Amino acid sequence: MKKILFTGAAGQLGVEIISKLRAELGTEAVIATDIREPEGELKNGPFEILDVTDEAAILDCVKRHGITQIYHLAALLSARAEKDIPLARKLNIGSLHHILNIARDHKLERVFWPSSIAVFGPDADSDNTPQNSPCNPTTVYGINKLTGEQWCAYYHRTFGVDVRSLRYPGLIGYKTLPGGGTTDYAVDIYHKALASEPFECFLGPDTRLPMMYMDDAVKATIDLMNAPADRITIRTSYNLGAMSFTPAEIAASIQQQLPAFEISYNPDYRQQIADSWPNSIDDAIARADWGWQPAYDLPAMTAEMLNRIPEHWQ
Ligand code: AKB
Repeated sequence: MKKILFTGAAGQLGVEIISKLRAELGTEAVIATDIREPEGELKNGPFEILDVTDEAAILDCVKRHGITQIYHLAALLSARAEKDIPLARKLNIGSLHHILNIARDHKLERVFWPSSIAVFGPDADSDNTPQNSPCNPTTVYGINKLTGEQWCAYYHRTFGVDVRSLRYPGLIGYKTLPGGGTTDYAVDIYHKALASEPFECFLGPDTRLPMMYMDDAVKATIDLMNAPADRITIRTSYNLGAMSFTPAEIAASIQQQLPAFEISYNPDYRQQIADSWPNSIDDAIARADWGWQPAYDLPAMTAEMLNRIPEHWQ
């Protein structure tokens, strides 16, 4: 029987993947953990406070619950990582080592760890960035993600740990508020538009970035984890794409439904982070290996966000 330990449960992906996994496997099959107290849906199933920088605490949790798989999502996002290098390293890389060691020593079935488009730097091909484009990240977050990818590949190659990973683009969902990412302007913008407030964007109007609606990200994660091991040819992390847009384009898609919505631009330090990342992603290998196919484009996502936010946050 699958028993899943989920770290970083209160983050933007956590809430969404956990509810999908619980619907598939049963509520008790997923132990949600975070350093923050649970809110909303997370209260509807097993939850524990867990500091993932403490290897003994993770191991205790794994043993007590008979864990067979770990989804390790606890991390600082890019903008926050830039402001606290020691914490970013301890949390984003140190904790990955704890998880990989536990998976090796206790023969866990599978581990999921998220990487990001941030592994690419300014010298990567910026359009349709291929899987093996040069990876020379210039951000704290990207350096940690690239390091983590290499550790995942090492633990798979050397110890047989079945660790799987995706290079997520910017993720946009209605259930959580922005959490320190550079792409998070694309979450905040919908909340401001629905509150009839003007939106000041911290990126310039033409900053094109790869993005994805949350439902697609959840599906990709679960499909990757359910794929037979012999379908997984990438043991660093898979490129994953869906759509690609600029702040001006997302504003225009909102204005189609809310014509009074106003946007202005005031780029800050996050502009430099965004400028170092690709415009769009080539995810042909994920499509060929395990059938990846996104469902949402920008108009479909805007329609969902503008409908779902008021329902969820009323
Ligand atoms: C961020 O902006 O930090 C993340 C990412 C692209 O990995 N959403």
